[in-house]
Amino acid sequence: GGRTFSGVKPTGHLTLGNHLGAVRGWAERDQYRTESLFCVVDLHALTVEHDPARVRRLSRQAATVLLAAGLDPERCTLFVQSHVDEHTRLSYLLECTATDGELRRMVQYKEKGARARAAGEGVRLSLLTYPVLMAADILAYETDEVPVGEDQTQHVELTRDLAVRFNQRYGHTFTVPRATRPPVAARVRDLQDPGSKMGKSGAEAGPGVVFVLDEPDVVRRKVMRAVTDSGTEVRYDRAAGPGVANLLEVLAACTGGEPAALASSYSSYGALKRDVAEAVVELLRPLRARHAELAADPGHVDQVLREGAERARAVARQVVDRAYRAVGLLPRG
Ligand code: AQP
Repeated sequence: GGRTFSGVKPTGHLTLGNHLGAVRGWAERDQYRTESLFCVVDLHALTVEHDPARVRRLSRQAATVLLAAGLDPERCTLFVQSHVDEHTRLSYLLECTATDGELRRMVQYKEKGARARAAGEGVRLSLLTYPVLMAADILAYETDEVPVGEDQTQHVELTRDLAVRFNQRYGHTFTVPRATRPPVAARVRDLQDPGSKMGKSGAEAGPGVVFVLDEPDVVRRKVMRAVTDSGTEVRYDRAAGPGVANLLEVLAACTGGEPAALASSYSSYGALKRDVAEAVVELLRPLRARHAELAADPGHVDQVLREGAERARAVARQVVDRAYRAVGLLPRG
């Protein structure tokens, strides 16, 4: 029972972080356990400087990668956010529920806002309100579970707060969702800068970021050049050795092991890196192959997205209409 909703932003190519932190779980676990919806959240890609042609290309690519990762349109609903108007309709009601103070406290807003200011760009108002639209994405489907990486926990908490507040004011309308995350690799670090997360967009998407569609040799090179720590002993200690800990977590996620136990079987960083590189290459091999097949037939992907949007709309319309009535708006005749 229950319903699952989650999404990816088409702000860059999907990374190993997206895959291990979220997408793999959707494909291997969630779509088999619950009724689930997965969304290419394209409106969220417009919250920072963007190139229209690139967003369009990345949106179709993200959908293709999700199918390649194993999302099965017979088992789940895959669609594009902007194809279902209910998300923005509901977002407005939630803007009337949230306060500006709670949005200004969001860590991602502070970080990305600072980045935009440093680049001499204005901070788009939508960057501030983005977590409200994300709450609408989730609440429109009476979602129980939101499988996400660690960086999204704060936004899901806000979603819960808004759902509870709305229900208290206007009567029970929304299911209160909860975030779930993978047991390991919920926050994959940049291989060159293990202090920050591996991110697909922005200046940090450099040699420390593994993209799921990278060629095997590119993956190997990036992993072999990963920053480790000044010591020589392989230990699992996130605080003292974040670079090595990150590699151990990636290896554990790929092989099903446990980071601390894996550490004890290595006596050099070189051997660890070689095994991490091969494990990642093997993990991504079927995805890359399937992506190549799917990319040759964009008509098929478009068809999946069209059907997905229809199914999603049918669910969201009922929930959002109910919310419109609950706040006191006159029903359409
Ligand atoms: N490094 C990561 N480790 C684990 N999980 C991660 N996720 C993202 N990065 C990591 C999870 O992947 C899902 C989709 O992410 P997203 O598209 O919402 O956002 P993003 O990849 O973080 O991309 P941004 O925000 O556009 O750019 P950056 O981060 O580069 O500034 C989510 O469940 C996320 O938690």
